[in-house]
Amino acid sequence: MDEQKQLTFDPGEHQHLRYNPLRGSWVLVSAHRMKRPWKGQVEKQTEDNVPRYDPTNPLCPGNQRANREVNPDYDSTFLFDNDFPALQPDAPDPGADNHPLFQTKAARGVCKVMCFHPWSDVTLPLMELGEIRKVIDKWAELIEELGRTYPWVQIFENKGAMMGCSNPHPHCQVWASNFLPNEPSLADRFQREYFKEHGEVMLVQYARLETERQQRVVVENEHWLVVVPYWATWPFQTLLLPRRHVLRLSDLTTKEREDLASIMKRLLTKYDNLFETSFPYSMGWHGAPTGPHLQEEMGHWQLHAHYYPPLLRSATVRKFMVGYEMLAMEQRDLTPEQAAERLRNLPEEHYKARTRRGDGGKAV
Ligand code: H2U
Repeated sequence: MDEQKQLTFDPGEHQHLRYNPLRGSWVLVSAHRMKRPWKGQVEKQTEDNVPRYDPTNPLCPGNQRANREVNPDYDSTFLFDNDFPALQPDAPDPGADNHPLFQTKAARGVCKVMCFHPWSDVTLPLMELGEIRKVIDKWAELIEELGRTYPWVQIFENKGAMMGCSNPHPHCQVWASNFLPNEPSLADRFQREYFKEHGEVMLVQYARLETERQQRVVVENEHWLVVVPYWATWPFQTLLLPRRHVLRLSDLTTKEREDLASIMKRLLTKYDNLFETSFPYSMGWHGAPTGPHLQEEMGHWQLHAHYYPPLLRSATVRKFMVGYEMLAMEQRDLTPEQAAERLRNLPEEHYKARTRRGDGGKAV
C-alpha cells in the first residue's frame, strides 16, 4: 500500500496549501520548517530608549519640519501634509502611448502624516483608551474628508525600523489617490465575486465562522474580532474585523469606536508581549472605495484592518519573504492556529506596565 495513504493529515506536520479569498492567491503552509536551526541574519533589537521629547525630531510638538514649518504645541493627534509626498495633486498627464507593453496613467493625490500623541516614548498599546479613541476618530474624519474626492484613501502605520519606519515618534501615514491601488482592487474584485456567487458578504460570514470555530481567534469583544486568518502569510499576521456589516471607518458608531480602541490596545499589548519588544509591523485599513464609488453599490465590502508583522522566532529573527516567496508563492513556517494560540495565551497587561507604574510615568 502507498505509504502516503496511511498518514493522517496533521496541519502542524504536513505541508499544504491554503486559499486567500481576498486576493485569489494561495499560500504554502509548512509548519515543520520551524524545526530548522537558524544561522541567518539577526536584527538589531528595537530601540527602547526613545526620549519623550527630542528637540531634533521633526514630528515632536513645537519643532521645525523639513519644509521649515513649525509644528504647533499639540497635545493630542496632529495632522500635517507630508513634506516628501509620493503623490501630489497637480502632476501633469503622462500622455498616451498606445502600445499594450507601455501603458501608463495619471497618478494624483495627497500624502499626510498623523502623529498619534505628543510624546515620542509611547506607542498605541501604551496609550490610554481615550487617546486611542482620538486616533480612531481622526482616521474616520480623514476617510470622510479625503474620500469625498479620492477613490482610495489608504491609512497605514509602519512601526519599527524593521518595517522601514524612519521616525520613532508614534504616527501613521495617509495616502489618498485618484486610482484604486492593486491590493484594494483585488479585495474589491474578490469580495464582489464572492457576494455574487454565495449571496453572503465574505468577511461578515468569515467573522461569524471564526467566532464559532474559535481556533484562530486572538481577541474579541462585542463589536470586533481579531483572528490570525486561515490564509495568513506573515507568521503573526492578524485580521481585525467588525462583527456588524460596516463599509467604512466613518460609519462606525460611538460604541464600535470605543470597542475598537479597546481591542487594538489588547492586540497590540499581546504583540509587544510576544517577544517583549516594541513589536514591528505594517498595518492598514481597507474599507469600501470612496470618491465616485460613494454613489455605487458597495455592499460586498466589509471594513477590515490587516496587521503584517515581520518577526518569526524572536525579537531579532524575522521572516524573510525572499526566493520562493518572490518567485513562486508565499510560504509560512507555523500554522495560523499555532500563531493564534500563542498570541491568545499571552497576558493582556503590557510587559512595561510595572516599570512605568513604578516610575510614576504615564498610566498604561
Ligand atoms: P515613516 O516613519 O513611516 O517613514 O513616516 C515619517 C514620514 O514623515 C515620512 O513619510 C515625513 C516623511 O516624509 N516627514 C515630513 O513630512 N517632514 C519632516 O520634516 C520629517 C518627516
